[in-house]
This record gives sequence, structure tokens and C-alpha cells, in this order.
Amino acid sequence: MKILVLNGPNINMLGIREPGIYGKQTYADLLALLDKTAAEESIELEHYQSNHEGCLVDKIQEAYGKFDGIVINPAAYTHTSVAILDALKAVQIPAVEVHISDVDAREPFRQISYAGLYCCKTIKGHGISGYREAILYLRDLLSGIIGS
Ligand code: CA2
Repeated sequence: MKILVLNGPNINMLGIREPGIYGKQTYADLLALLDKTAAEESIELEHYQSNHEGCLVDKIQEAYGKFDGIVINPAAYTHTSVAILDALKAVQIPAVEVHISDVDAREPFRQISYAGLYCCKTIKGHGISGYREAILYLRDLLSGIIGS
């Protein structure tokens, strides 16, 4: 099973500012959690972070035929990017959306998610643990333990 984890703009800055919203854990901590989860579950996992919308679209397109599932936190592009939504629709790879913060409890503009219109599940407000939950959800979905 191959899972691609995509992160959008500023996720690489985690732990540096705004710990009250995003927690104290750093991007390095997130990558360690992803690698640990993948090793425990015998999942082949790749991760990618970009501050550029088109680079994220390119990665989604390149995943076609290579990955079984996508975990995506488009960050600020969640609320603006029809291009990321269209790329997810184009490749038709099962995807789970993750938000570290509880976007529903924040500004109204953060409650709109374009990528979420495609994703089969959204996990929000669970900190970086949400990524582990998303991987385990995709594991169950792709192995047929749960239905879509
Ligand atoms: O809660 C999330 O995971 C978000 O996707 C994070 C985005 C935000 O734009 C979304 O509305 C919700 C922000 C990414 C991280 O931004 C930082 C800002 C300051 C310091 C560190 C990270």
C-alpha cells in the first residue's frame, strides 16, 4: 500500500509561531510521526510540502498510477484552490483531508474547503495526530475493512 502525504504553505513552519493554534510540535516531529506510522503499518509512504499551488497540483498528477491513497493538508489553499480540487478529481485516488487546527472554530473563511469536496473524510482539530488517523483510515478503506 502506497500513501502520499501532501502539505501546503507554511506547514514547514509548525512549532515556530502560533503554538496556541497549531501546537508546539514541529514539521520534523510530523515527519517522524509519519515515518513511525508507516513503519508500524508496513505502508510505503512519501511526503511532500510546498508553498506553491502548482507544485502541489503537479504532485497530485504524478501520484496517478503510483499511489493508492493521499493524505492532504492544503493549508491556506484549502480555502481557495479549485486547481487542487480539480487535480484530486482528475486522478481519482482516495484522499483524506487533514487540518491540524479546528478550522470550524476559527474565521468563517476557514470553513470553506474546496479539496474537502473531493475527500472521503476530513480530520480537523486533532493536531499532528490527525495525520496518523488519516493514514489508518486509508489503510482500512484500501484493505476493504471499511466502505467508502
Ligand atoms: O489547521 C490547519 O492544518 C490549516 O490547514 C493550517 C493552515 C491554515 O491556513 C488553514 O486554515 C488551517 C496554516 C498552516 C500553518 O501556518 C503557520 C502559521 C504560523 C506559524 C506556523 C504555521
